[in-house]
Order: sequence, then structure tokens, then C-alpha cells
Amino acid sequence: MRPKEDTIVAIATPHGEGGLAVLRVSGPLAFTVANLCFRPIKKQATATEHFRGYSVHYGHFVDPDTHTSLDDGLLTVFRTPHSYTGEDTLEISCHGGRANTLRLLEAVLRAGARMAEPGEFTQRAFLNGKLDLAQAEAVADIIRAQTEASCRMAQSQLAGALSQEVNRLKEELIGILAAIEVTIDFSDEVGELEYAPLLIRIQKVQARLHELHTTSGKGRILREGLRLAIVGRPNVGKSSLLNALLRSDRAIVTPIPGTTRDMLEETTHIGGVPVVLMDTAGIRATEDMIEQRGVERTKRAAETADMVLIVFDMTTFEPDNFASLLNEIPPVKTLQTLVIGNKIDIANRAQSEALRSSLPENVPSPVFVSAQTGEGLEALEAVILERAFGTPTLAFDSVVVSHARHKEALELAMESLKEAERTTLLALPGDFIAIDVRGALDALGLITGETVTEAIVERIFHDFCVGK
Ligand SMILES: Nc1nc2c(ncn2[C@@H]2O[C@H](COP(=O)(O)OP(=O)(O)OP(=O)(O)O)[C@@H](O)[C@H]2O)c(=O)[nH]1
Ligand SMILES: [Mg+2]
Repeated sequence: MRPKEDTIVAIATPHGEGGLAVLRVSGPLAFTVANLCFRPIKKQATATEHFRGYSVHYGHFVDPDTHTSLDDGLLTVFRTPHSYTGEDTLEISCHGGRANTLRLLEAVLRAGARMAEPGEFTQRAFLNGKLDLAQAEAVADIIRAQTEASCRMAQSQLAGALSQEVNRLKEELIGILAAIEVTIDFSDEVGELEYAPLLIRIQKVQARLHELHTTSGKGRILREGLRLAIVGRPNVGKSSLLNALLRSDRAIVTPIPGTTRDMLEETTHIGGVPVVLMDTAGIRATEDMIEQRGVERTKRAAETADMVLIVFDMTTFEPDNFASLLNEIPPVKTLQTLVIGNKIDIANRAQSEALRSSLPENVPSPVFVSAQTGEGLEALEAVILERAFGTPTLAFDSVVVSHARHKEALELAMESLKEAERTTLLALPGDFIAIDVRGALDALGLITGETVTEAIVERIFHDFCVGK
């Protein structure tokens, strides 16, 4: 993949009204653009094309053909290779607003730049070696992050936490390859391949890959949100619970069973973690066709959720309620259930005990709340985080794998190393083992980008926004 040779421009700030807007220009013609479109206020010794890197200049942005002033503002100059993209780069800070920024954009286009594709600035940064692929992907994650925890995870990936870990593993694999190859090429001098130490080295990498792979569940949740489905019989307070967790009156609540008939999805956050809450139609046998469809959707929501909150009304709870409801929820692989006893503000203690004792041993203790008064909700939130991550508060001291693409690459590397482990155990010739070690190395290169194809790179950056 070769670096690009033309000059691109895009509006880097959100479109619409704003105090300021920034246009970004990058490529070999950046200083030609500056020359044609910028007139510094201060009479300076240096011409525009000789502006130093990391310098800021106040002046007028002008039409390249008529030389009339379009706006005034600041021009920030970056010289190759010391810029985000690695190329000569300008940042034009002008007044915000749609018409103004479009007028300047159009002027820069006439001065010789072309419109940037989505993610093209970051793509150039990658092609010029300023960022590896995992870091480049983190840039998009930071922009999209809705919560503090998601943002911190993306920041750590941009800083290179994942890349460094992957690079360490790659170095170890290269070391293993070298140890094998030397016995192939120079067996007279160094002797035969020793399988026992080789096996230990391979297994160490396997163990670390496995550890990294287990963080991918947490990473996906931080990037995309923890999907929580609220299910239960009609009228137990599911919509009330959704509203309480959202702290807003989003869903309709009435004393009539069967109020919610369609699924409702809302995003919020708990303890800095993005959460997607799904309120569902109460599960019951019904003649009503609309409600039947709703119940089907409830079951589907339970299937796609990371966690299913099963709500019971503590004022009407009967000992066989849990077992009979569970029969109607599809058994799901990833399904984690959390049993909730609601309406404790008007229920009595005996009913809570009845729920507790009717749960099978493998189901964790229920959480008791009142969606109406808010009692127990904080504890519920803590339990949700604890069940999802194993801890009630999130720690960021470790590397987290957050992209499905990275997870798949780890799986490929793990498969290859499994094969290398097998051939080592069988004491096959070094060449056989080397093939699989190299396979693992290539798989890890997919994460940082050395072994990806141009098509994959194009696709990754295409999901970015324009101007990034
Ligand atoms: N006292 C008390 N009443 C509650 C509580 N939670 C819900 N309710 C009441 O229970 C009734 C049903 O609440 P909803 O939230 O609509 O119940 P739902 O499970 O969504 O019901 P469907 O949509 O019909 O399946 C309403 O009258 C609520 O005001 C609670 O914690 N305490
Ligand atoms: Mg409801």
C-alpha cells in the first residue's frame, strides 16, 4: 500500500451552527492552497509557502480567483512528517455555520485540493506509518464513544496499549521462528531442534493470547453497549423499571396488563458503561394478535441480550412462577439471567422469601427493588456491572480487545499455535512447526495492519466520518 499523492480537504467539525469550524487540508499542495487562499494580516518576512511547522497565523481567507476576502480566522501549519497524516497539513479555523464553511471549502477545492473520503486523513496517517491499524480504529471509537468508560478504553487503544501487547507477542513468535530456522539451516553447528523448550515458549504465547481473547466480551460491551432485556409476565413493572433506570418517563405505564405490546429500546449508561435497555411485552398466552407478535419479539430480545432481567411482582408472587416463566424464555448460550423482585414498597417479606427459595441453586440471589420509589435501584446497577464484568467498578489497568476484527485475528492466531503445539508434541521436523508459527504471526499482523489487504483497509476507513 503506497502513500497517496494528492491533496485532500474536508470540514473536520460537525456541520451546522457553531462559533468556530475547522477545515483540514493535507497533501503536497497544502502550501499552494495556503498561498492562494490566505492573506496574513501581519506583513511578514516569510511568504506563506515558507511558514514554519507548528505556527499559527491570523489573516483573511480569500477567494483564489477574485482575491476577495471570504472570512477571517487562523491558519495552523504543520510540516511533513510532523503532522497527524504525516503530510504537509493546514488547519483553517474560521467562523462556524453552514454557508460560511461551505464557501471556504469550495475555495480550497478550487485552489487544487479534492474532497476527502470518509476517514481519509486517518487512513493517510496509517499509510504514512504515524499510527498502526488498531490505533487508527481507536480514533473512530473515541469520536463515537458515548460514555466515559468507552472513551477511556478507546484512548488507551490509541495510545498503543493493544498494539504494544500484540507487538510483544509478535516478537516472541519471531524469536521462536528464529530458534527453529537456525536448526534447519545450521544443524551441524547448533545441533538438533530441542522440542521441550520450544513447547514451553509456544504455550506461553498461547496462554497470553487466550487471556487477551477473554477480554473481548468486556471490550465489545464498552464499545457497543451492554444489552439488557427486561422480561416478565404482564404488569410486573417492566416498563416502570426501564423508566427508573433511564430516569425518564420513556415507556407507557398503566395498571392494565398487556400495556407494552412492542419492544422498546433505549440507550443509557450505568457507572460509565453504555447500556442498551430493552423493554418488552409481558409474556403470556393471548388471543390478541398484536400482543402475540410482541411476545415473539420479547423472546427474540432475550436471545440477543447480554443479560436478561427477569422481573417478578412481589405482591402477587407464587412459588411456581419462576419455573413456569423460564419454560417460556428460550434457552440461550450467552444468556445471563438476573432475577428481580419488584414492588417491594407494597409487598411483604414472606413473598420475598418465597422468590428466594423458589430459585434453583445455579441461579444467583434475586435483587429486590421498587421501580416506583427507586429503592434498591443503585444496588441493582452495581449487581448488573458485577455480573457483566466480574467487578462492581471497572479497572483499566489491562489491555482490552474491543473489535470483532481483532477478536477474529486472535482466534486465527490461536488456531495456528494450537497446530504448532501439536506438531511440536509430535516432534515433527522444524519446517512443519515453522509454518504454523508464521501463520500465527500473520494473524497478529491483521490487528496492527502489516498483513491486511488494501480492501480491508478501505473498508475499515470507510466507516469513519468525513474529516477524520
Ligand atoms: N407500588 C408499586 N407499583 C408499581 C411498581 N412498579 C410498577 N408498579 C405499577 O404496576 C403497574 C404496571 O406497571 P408497568 O411498568 O406498566 O408494568 P409492565 O410489566 O411494563 O406491564 P406490561 O407492559 O403490561 O407487560 C403500574 O400501575 C405501575 O404503576 C413498584 O415498584 N411499586
Ligand atoms: Mg410495559
